[in-house]
Amino acid sequence: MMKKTFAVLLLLGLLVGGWFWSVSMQPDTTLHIDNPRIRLLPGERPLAGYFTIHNAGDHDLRLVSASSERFGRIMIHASSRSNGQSRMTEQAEGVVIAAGKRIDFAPGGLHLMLLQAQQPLAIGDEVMLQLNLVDSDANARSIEVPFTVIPVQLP
Ligand SMILES: [Cu+2]
Repeated sequence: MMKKTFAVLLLLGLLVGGWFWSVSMQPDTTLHIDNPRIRLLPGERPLAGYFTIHNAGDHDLRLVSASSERFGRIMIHASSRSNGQSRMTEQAEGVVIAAGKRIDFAPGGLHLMLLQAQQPLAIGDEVMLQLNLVDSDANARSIEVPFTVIPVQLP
């Protein structure tokens, strides 16, 4: 009887311990970046970075900036059209990704404007960009994201 109780307790201990271990070892899964890409424009034209950001957590997040060793300056821009004219405005306040929401940075809309490339990029290159966010409690967090350089013909 004692033996059986001990065996059950041991099993429970292993299960609970294993659960704690796996939870503490989990990477942060509340923030997803899908399809990070940089469209390569011909010549010296500034480049734009696109991706989908998904906040699967229960706190709002704000993307406040991006940085990279490969670019002297990165701005968060929104493109819009009025009277047949396309224009870009800097999103100085950043972009809020509400809890549970998904936001597309895509051609014709939000994008990262990549300025002062430190060296030429080629199709297929992978470029690390750091996305800097704050949550609704003003906690800062940054993630490193590999962006793939794609031809301008792709969306
Ligand atoms: Cu722009």
